[in-house]
Amino acid sequence: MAHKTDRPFFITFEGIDGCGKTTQLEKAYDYLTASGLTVYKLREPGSTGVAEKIREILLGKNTISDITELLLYEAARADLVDTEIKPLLENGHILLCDRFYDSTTAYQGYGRKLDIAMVKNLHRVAVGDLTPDLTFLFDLDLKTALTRRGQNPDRLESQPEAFFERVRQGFLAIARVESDRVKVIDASRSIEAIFEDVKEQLTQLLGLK
Ligand code: Z5A
Repeated sequence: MAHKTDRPFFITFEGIDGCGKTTQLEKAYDYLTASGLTVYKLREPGSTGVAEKIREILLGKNTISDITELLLYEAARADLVDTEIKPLLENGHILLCDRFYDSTTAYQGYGRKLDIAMVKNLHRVAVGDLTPDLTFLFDLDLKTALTRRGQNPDRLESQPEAFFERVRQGFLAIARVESDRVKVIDASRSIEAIFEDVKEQLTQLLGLK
């Protein structure tokens, strides 16, 4: 029978496009579910009616200023936190989220070169004091990531390589500052080898052994 852990857990999956984070989230979901736990999957931007509409605007072929883009990601996040994440955590559940505010720091802060302190202040407006218990950062060189991406680039995927290099370095900078929370995983290996590292972190955090 599915059951809960003795406290809620909020776990996020981060990295540049094509790093394999969604693949690893799905494997983590299957592994935890098979362990008898009730687990919820979420994605950003998205996972609520309002946030999915914002996602369409953000990833569609629209002309959007950098500040508008930042505010739209934070608006989608505020809606997701209020309507899904907080209630689920209050009920003691385990949540796996495909991207969260580290993506905004990396893409809008480092990638778009917006002021990092201002970006981080907006995270707090959107989510209050909520912080993930654990964040996986799937680190991958841009060349390999490009070979894994789909054929039809969305609005952000059409950015030049230098943008994604800044985003990658931005993620790594976050991990250096918050090394207790953010675990850097070498995503250049096979799906199974990467998942061994993910599984080890999960079993440790959730006390599954
Ligand atoms: N964005 C932002 O700018 N600011 C924000 O605050 C937020 C997001 C939240 C949407 O993100 C866009 O929004 C994203 C960042 C921006 N755009 N850009 N550019 P998204 O998460 O929805 O989309 P995505 O980043 O493009 O992720 P994705 O499509 O879900 O890809 P992924 O998670 O990195 O990879 P994957 O789907 O797991 O794998 C991709 C392919 O590689 C697939 O065929 C796999 O089978 C294969 N794969 C996976 N792992 C491996 C390994 N280890 N070896 C070989 N092949 C592999």
